Amino acid sequence: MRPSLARALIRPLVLAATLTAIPLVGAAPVAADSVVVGGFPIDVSQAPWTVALSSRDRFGGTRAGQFCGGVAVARTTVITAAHCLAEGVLGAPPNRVRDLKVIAGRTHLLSSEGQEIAVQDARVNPGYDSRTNTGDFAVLTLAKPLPQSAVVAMAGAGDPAYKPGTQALVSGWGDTTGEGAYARRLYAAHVSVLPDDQCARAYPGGPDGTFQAGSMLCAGEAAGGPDACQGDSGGPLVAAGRLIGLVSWGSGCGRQGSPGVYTRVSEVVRGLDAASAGRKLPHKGS
Ligand code: 4AZ
Repeated sequence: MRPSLARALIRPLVLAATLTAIPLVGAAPVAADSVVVGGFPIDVSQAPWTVALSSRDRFGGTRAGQFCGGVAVARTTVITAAHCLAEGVLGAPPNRVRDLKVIAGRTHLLSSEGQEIAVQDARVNPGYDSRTNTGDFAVLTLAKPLPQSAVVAMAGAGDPAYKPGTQALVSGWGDTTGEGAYARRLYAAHVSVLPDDQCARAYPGGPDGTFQAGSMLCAGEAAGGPDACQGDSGGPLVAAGRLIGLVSWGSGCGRQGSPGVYTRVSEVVRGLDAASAGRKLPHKGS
């Protein structure tokens, strides 16, 4: 098992796109069979807020251009991870990626189920720090509205869904093995919200990153197993019917003692409130 996988995985699908013959060199084995890792296949109707971010120009068509997850939080608003929109991932600032789309209502990436909607505007949290992973969120405005039934509520600060021990569901089309086996259909896994002190002990600082309770939460199981993995980034962690996390980072996938780390959605709510109060989030790269 290699100790510092997370950094290497921050731009995973760029590797997949540009080095297709070399899938995720050095990826560590995982304990469990499979999710997102350690998960199970679901139909998108079971987590209809889960969307795929796509650019076929950048990532090719074999998986409909999917490179990250996202979450519908209003009919024309999708949130995702800031690191998904990094120039190193997209090859350009997100507002310059002509075919940047959200795929919604689709279980199998290569089916024609659901819809593909153009991203009209992409804004990266100006407080995002790519070195520490803090503030790892971005806001996409869609060119057309999604059905209201696809929208999930965001859990604000103090929501009981953040309580340790809460059962949550993470969903996405990411790696199901930790070895670069990107899914063509949607998977999900059950994970428990872990106490902040346990997350801080797992990630005290160093090459994998530092856990910061103010802007992150972590989730997993004591024995490892179910977890998000690369390609799931930006996707939802939902508990008690509310969105509590966005897949952000971690050390490998499904490893005992290395829980998945998520952007704390109450921080996203704060960011959106600041933006609507007139403090506009600047365009990435402007
Ligand atoms: C990634 O690099 C990534 N096991 C996402 C989630 C996790 C690790 C890495 C959590 O996108």
